[in-house]
Amino acid sequence: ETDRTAWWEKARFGMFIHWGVYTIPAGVYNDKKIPGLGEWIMHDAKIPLDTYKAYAKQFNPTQYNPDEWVMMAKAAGMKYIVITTKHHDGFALFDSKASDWNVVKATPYGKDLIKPLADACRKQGMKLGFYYSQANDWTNPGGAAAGGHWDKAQDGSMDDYIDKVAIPQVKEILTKYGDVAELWWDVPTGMTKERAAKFLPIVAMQPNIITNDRLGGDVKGDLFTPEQYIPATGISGLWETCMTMNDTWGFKTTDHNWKSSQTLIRNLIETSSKGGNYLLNVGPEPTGKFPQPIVERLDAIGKWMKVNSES
Ligand code: JFZ
Repeated sequence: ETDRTAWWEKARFGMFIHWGVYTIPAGVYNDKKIPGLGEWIMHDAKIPLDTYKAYAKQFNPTQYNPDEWVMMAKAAGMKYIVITTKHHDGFALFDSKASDWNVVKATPYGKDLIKPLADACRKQGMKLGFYYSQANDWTNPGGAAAGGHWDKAQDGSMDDYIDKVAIPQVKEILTKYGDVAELWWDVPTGMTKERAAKFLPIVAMQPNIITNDRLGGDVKGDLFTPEQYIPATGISGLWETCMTMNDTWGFKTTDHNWKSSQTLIRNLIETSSKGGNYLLNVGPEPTGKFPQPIVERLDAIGKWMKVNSES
């Protein structure tokens, strides 16, 4: 334990939020249900860039109420939130000078989604962390795609993408929204040591930030991130199991395979008893609302917490 990570080690429970343009197709493309993760639909269905970008014209979360999100997280006993500021589809949920493929420029909503969440968190004493897909980017030219590009508009130099999009955007999210508790890198396709090293001086602009282990290029980070499972006991470093309530991170209209509240509570107990943190995902609808099954589960966890937690 260090001063930097002490709060995180006591936190035990956080909320992961996956949100973006993929909530418009929500698992369906050309009248076909696309299997797999909702936020991967562009990749899995090989949707052309122009077609995918047009979904943004329908992304208008007029019911977005981040104060309510933070209240729900708090009531469930969660101590921090990690939100996707940009997932693999390259869409930025924040105002960005580095790419026009962002919520302000590309949607009718036209406002930064991260700023009001950061304000709500600060007001309510909730820590806020950012997920940022540093390597995989399926719309900004030169970004990586795990299975290769499928549209020639994706082609370009990955070094240019890193220098002109990823680095400037990470700088934006780490300088414009106050203290950032955690930085969640993901899927380091094509990340060499040289490319990864470029991010480190920017990360250092948030001296207290906690980073996960997915930057790539042999950079370790602070956290080991088992995904969708709880490891055996005996892990020496800090770790955080991330998990979905159904079978997708991003909202899908076609996924009804919800875990019971009992299972989620048992997972939290197991994770925390083994010394890890449980980062439980919610995938908001494009309106900004949490799907009802999520609201119910957060509520049930909160009721259990009230009876069984110290604080
Ligand atoms: C990644 C993303 O591709 C996915 O969309 C989601 O955001 C999730 C939290 O992270 O998926 C992964 C990343 C790593 C592994 C598996 C899926 N892994 O290490 O087994």
